[in-house]
Parts: sequence; C-alpha cells; structure tokens
Amino acid sequence: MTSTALDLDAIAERLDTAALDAHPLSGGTTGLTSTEDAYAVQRALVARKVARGERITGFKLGFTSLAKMRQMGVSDLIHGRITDAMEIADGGRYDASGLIHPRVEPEVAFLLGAALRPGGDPAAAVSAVAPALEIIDSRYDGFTFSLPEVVADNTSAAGYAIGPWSAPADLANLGVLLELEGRLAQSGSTAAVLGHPLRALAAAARLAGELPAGTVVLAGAATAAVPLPPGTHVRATVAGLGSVAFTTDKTAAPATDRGVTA
Ligand code: OOG
Ligand code: MG
Repeated sequence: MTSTALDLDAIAERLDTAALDAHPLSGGTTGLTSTEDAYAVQRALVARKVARGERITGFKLGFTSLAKMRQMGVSDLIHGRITDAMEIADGGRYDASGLIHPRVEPEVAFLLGAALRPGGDPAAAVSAVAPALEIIDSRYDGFTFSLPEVVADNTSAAGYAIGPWSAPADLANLGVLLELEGRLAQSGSTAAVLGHPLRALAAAARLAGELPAGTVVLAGAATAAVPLPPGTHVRATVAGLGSVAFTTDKTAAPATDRGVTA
C-alpha cells in the first residue's frame, strides 16, 4: 500500500545529502513502512544521481544469502542500482574517506549478453561471469535500518570492483574467499547465494523488470560483510573465476563501524 502522508522526494533528498555529507540519518526516522514507497524513494534517489551525470551500469541484489540476512536482521531479497561513479578498477586504489562506515563483501557478477525478461531463462542471457567486491555504506547510523529503509537507501550501494570476465561457468558450488591484507576475513561458497547465484539473476528480472543486454548484475554477498579500513589491500577470490582486488587509500579513518554483529 502506498502511503500518501509521506513526502517521498524529501526522504530521497535526506538520503542523498547523508551520502554527500557522510553524515548518517537515524534509522526509524524516515517513517517508511511500505516496500512500494521504499522503491519509489530509491528511484527518486537514483534519479538525483543521474541528474548529476551518473550512468546506471546495472543492478545489485541484497540479502540473497543467510549470512547477510542474519548479519543485518532481515529476511527479504532486495534490489538496487549501481552506477559508473561506483566503479573501482580491479587492482586500483580507492579513496573511502568520503564514506560513512564502509564495509566490503565478496560477490559474483553477471554480464548479460541478451535481455532477460521476468520468467526468462537466466543462464541463456548470461555472456560472462566474474568475481566481484562490493562496498556497502549504509546512510543510516550504525547500519541500523528497517527493510523499507535499506531499500530506499539504494540497498547501501557505494562501490564495486569486477574481476576478469570468464565464459559462463557452473556457479553451483565455488569456494569464495575474502582477504584483507592477505588475511582471511570471510569464506563461503557461491551456493550460499540462494542455493545458486543464477537464482539471484532470475530474481533481479522478476523484481526489477526486463534487464537489457549489457547490464551488470551483482548477485549478492556470499558471506557477511566486514568493515573496510583505510590503507588496506582487499581481495576476493572465487574458485575457478580468479580474483579481484583494490587498495584503500591511507586517508582519514572513516567513522567507527559500530554495527558489525557477524
Ligand atoms: C544492504 C546491502 C545488502 C548484499 O549483498 O546482501 C547487499 C546492507 O547490508 O546494508 O548488498
Ligand atoms: Mg552486496
């Protein structure tokens, strides 16, 4: 049900400003209770980015693994938009000083060679797969939010890096490692993503509508996310697909991440 009492554009503006100023909002203050309103806010928020010159490069899924659902205390699949301004070059440097309390998580990315309609065969649409890293940065204090609130906040999207693209491989059960400074931070399997990451792709088309050829889709983290400190080399490896990495600049430390429960 859509609520008419809320000013959805004003909520989008608050979230946008929170990101630009790296000053979080308190969860629970948006008044959002409906998912429909939440996606309307997300669209308005992304439209503000596009108006500033950002280009939408694809979609991301959230809460596709139990590890993530448990960590964040939610139980529903969500989706958001990624833009060119969020891209981090594989092997490159990344300045996270403008973020609030960044976390990083290992993912698998799909590249669509053909459009994928809701109900269509996801495997037939995929032209390439790659290991990926996602940086999330909730615009809510302490990463504390309701499901509609995280949807409105474009699912905490902040940055992503994509490793080398390979021909579509069987992603049913590939080992996933997340290393910070060469130390193992998280490990898991692509099977953690809805039993098979292709299910996340099918869900993206079901939830967001037809996905055009050329779209990148992040399937959702296979493990819990970990805080991303400055001056850190981060690498995700997916067995058989290779790895993707970046290094954060040694700039001013972001605000303390008080929300980690994993
Ligand atoms: C929301 C983003 C979830 C994932 O991969 O599950 C997500 C959050 O955890 O703040 O990107
Ligand atoms: Mg993610």
